[in-house]
Amino acid sequence: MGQEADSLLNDVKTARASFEQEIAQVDTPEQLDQLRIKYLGRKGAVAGFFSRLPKLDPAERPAAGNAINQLKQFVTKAIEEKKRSLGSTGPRKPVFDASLPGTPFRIGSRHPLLQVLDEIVDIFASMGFSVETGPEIERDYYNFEALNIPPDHPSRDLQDTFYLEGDKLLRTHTSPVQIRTMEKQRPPVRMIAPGRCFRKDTPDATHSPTFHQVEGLCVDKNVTFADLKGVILAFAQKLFGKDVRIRFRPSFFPFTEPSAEYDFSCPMCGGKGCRVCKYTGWLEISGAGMVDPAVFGFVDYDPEVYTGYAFGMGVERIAMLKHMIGDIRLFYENDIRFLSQF
Ligand code: 2U9
Repeated sequence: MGQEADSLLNDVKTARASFEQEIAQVDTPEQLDQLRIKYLGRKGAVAGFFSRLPKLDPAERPAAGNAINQLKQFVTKAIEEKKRSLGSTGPRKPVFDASLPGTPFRIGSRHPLLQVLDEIVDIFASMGFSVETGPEIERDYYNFEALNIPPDHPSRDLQDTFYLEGDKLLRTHTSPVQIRTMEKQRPPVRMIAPGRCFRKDTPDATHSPTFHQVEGLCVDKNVTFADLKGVILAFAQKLFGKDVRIRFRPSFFPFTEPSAEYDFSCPMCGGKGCRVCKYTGWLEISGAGMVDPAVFGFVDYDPEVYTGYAFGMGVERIAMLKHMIGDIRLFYENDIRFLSQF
């Protein structure tokens, strides 16, 4: 064998012996990586041996090349095994520090509208009102006729109501639930009907085609308008604080007589007048009244024996007042920047 070949084979043998001593001293991934570069790197020992092959006699190159490849495989295998024994597949993992704060988990929260709906329901439930529900796809009879709403009433117009096939429609208020409950239950009745309602309104800052209502009904012997005022006052003060006052203004609804609209004194300024209450000192909330005897006629309640009051309220309206929200559309856009504030 020529001198070049002899010298190369000796160097390969010496390199293997040196590597075995050096890897035995390694005890960190950094040292192991340095050794890998020294032997297997672009300018490492193995690359140097391969660069000497062209100087050898062609007949001696296969044996020399084989010896270099065996060294390369030995070094590669030994480094992988060492890496596993160091328990690291890369830079040393930090020791677990139990004193660090836990990883915060973003949890969801109940939608602000439903939080307010829950609060309203809890207030009336605490005053002995039952909670009744009914279908959102309603019949014309329950949504209009049985509520003494005449056929030519504007609320029946196509531009206000979503009509479906037959006599079906999307309910425009939760009043049908009161009718359905009175069909099934003799007096006394004390109930609220929370739920979604639908109207053909063009969305803007204060209108949405879908909105939520809570309507209430109390029917018994000797129920008076004073009872209505007492319940609305209790509700107002539980919702907005003890200092809130209420007032009623004459109004008209086909299903109540007398009818009224009720206002709460502005909880922001205490009634002195501010931007929220448009400097009136009052916030318009909704409507109410004594159940019209004609309505009792549809459910076979004797108006000579029973009287009752009813009220309505829009949940979005209450939520916007409670949280000073300026645009009703924020409730429906699922913007996490809005929802995560509640
Ligand atoms: C029956 C008898 C009477 C429910 C009432 C109102 C007044 C009222 C508004 C609430 C928000 C409409 O969507 S809204 O703007 N409602 O002002 N509702 S009295 O009267 C009834 C209900 C059922 C059997």
